[in-house]
Amino acid sequence: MTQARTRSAFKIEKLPLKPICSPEEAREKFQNRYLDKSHVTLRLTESTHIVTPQGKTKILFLKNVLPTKVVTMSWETLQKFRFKPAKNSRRAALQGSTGGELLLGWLDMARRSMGTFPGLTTETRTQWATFRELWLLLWMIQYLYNKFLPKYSAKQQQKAGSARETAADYLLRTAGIEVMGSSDGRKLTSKDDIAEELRRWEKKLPDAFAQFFVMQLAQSNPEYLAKLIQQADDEARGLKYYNRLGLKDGNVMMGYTVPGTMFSTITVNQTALFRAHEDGNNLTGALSCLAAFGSFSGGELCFPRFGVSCPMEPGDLLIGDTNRELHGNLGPLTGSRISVVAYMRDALARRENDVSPMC
Ligand SMILES: O=C(O)CCC(=O)C(=O)O
Ligand SMILES: [Fe+2]
Repeated sequence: MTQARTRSAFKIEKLPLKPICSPEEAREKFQNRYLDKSHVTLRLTESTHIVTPQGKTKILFLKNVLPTKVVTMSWETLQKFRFKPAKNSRRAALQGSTGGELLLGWLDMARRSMGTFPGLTTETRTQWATFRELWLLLWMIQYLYNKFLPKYSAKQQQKAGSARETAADYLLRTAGIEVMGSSDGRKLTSKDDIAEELRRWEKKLPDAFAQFFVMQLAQSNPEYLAKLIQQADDEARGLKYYNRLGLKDGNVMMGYTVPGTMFSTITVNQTALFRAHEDGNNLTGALSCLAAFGSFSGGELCFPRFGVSCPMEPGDLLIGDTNRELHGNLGPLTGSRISVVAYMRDALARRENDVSPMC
């Protein structure tokens, strides 16, 4: 008798694991140390959902879930980035490492007077066109996060949404507008009047705000302008873009997240080896998403408190509590590996309407 072959359904093993020690003990033992095979009791080679005995998600390792096309395109994009040397990193776990790093998107930047304000990293502005190409991957990651962890993603999305800045606040914060004409012909010079006028403008003509932002980007980033021109040319020749640059890019400035995602910040690591660390800047209780690309061996991501290691391959996605759980890479790492970590920064979500003008 012949048996009909069916495509096996995507299965995820749910595995409750008891950590080997408390987070405090783990810090004492592992923090800022290189991890090795002796810290691994379970090497994940299939999709696995590691939860605590109380049922809290710690690591969701998804094997081969990113479409091949997205993997290929992401790898092409990632190789275009210009990285900063990892050895001089501000992150202690990376200092002295080979390779490079890059921080894209929003950060809570130190204010000259006191506190912080949300700002885009310099690399985001100077490498905007390449960052923009990466959004496809980020949308895919967001989609998978929603699909596999709907409860976590709904909560995280709600928090990320609370951080949204209005277009008027954005313009006030960044454009340095000192004088402006009102719709009824008056000359406005006070900050309050300008703010009010901008808010009116925002309500009436929201697209104009997004357009203004695109123009700003184009001015400060010739690479982006070149892409816009090329796209317009291509479209005039009948080529269709499904992932267009342009007007909607402005939205990234207003939400502290990449539009369509709940990720404010993206860390890109180029063939770097991390000592054990907690990321620490993520939304409390939220998870980060991590994917690795390229052609490499070694560098698997190890969570010593659970004795688990994830040999990430291109196409895999890890959604995990890297914020509160120590993790680091197992050396040696050979070849070329670029990892992308997407998350929402805690400080950005909390500030809601705390956007002061002209900072
Ligand atoms: O690249 C990796 O595997 C780890 C990256 C990481 O832990 C980080 O960027 O914080
Ligand atoms: Fe990390």
